Amino acid sequence: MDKQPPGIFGHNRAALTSHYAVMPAVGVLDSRLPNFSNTVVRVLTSPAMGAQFAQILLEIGHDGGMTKSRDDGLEHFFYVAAGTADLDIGEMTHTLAAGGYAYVPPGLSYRLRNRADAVAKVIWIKRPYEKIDLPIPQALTGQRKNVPKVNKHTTGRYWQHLLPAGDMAFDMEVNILGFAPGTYFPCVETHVMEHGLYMLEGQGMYLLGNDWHECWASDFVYMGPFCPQFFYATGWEEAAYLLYKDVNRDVKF
Ligand code: UGY
Ligand code: MN
Repeated sequence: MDKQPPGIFGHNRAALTSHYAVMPAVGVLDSRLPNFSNTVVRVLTSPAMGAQFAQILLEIGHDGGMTKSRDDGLEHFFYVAAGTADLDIGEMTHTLAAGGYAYVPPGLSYRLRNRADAVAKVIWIKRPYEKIDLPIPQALTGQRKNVPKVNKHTTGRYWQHLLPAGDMAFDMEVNILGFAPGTYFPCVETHVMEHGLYMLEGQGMYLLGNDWHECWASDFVYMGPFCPQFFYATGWEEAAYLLYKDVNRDVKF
């Protein structure tokens, strides 16, 4: 039997408050879900945490994934963080290599599988779509390296909008934000939108409310509405994270 490593409590970085959560992947125990095979399912956030969406990390082994197609009336976003995954959307199959992503609108069936040998790590975001007086968006797929990097506010940082920015038919944005070491936001943000953040690369200090948290690749952070937030990239490599944000809809009463 292996012995436990020393200092588990002293090294703990997991934190949960009513406004945010910081969750290193190692402590997010896996869930078993019906109609999945050879897949580790780690639920990062859900309405049980107070979020209006769910974000799940899937670690799909060879020939694993969803054993049949699903049609649950939700909208979905998939991002392949490592490996390769095949995603059926309706009648079409899309092979998504690392950096590949897809949006599945409500009303279309989907099925995610891994036919390759290496484990596929896929971020899965889902939520009920909030319909307005515009047609529901079409399904789309893309690849991180083909998405233009736009510079906002200050040098050394970039944004990649994986979904069409400013298109009111979408009620979510999923963006990649990149930071050269030593760069940071021009202000502490406090906004009504909530976030699910997955660290793709690098490291940095995250201000959440009044607390600083050191975060690095493969950490998950949930930010609730109005949670003060600020990122300061540290280390020697570029830091980048995948960021979900609810947008384009009026406040609810
Ligand atoms: O778009 C955003 O709200 C983004 N700047 N927030 C964040 O990275 N915490
Ligand atoms: Mn923000």
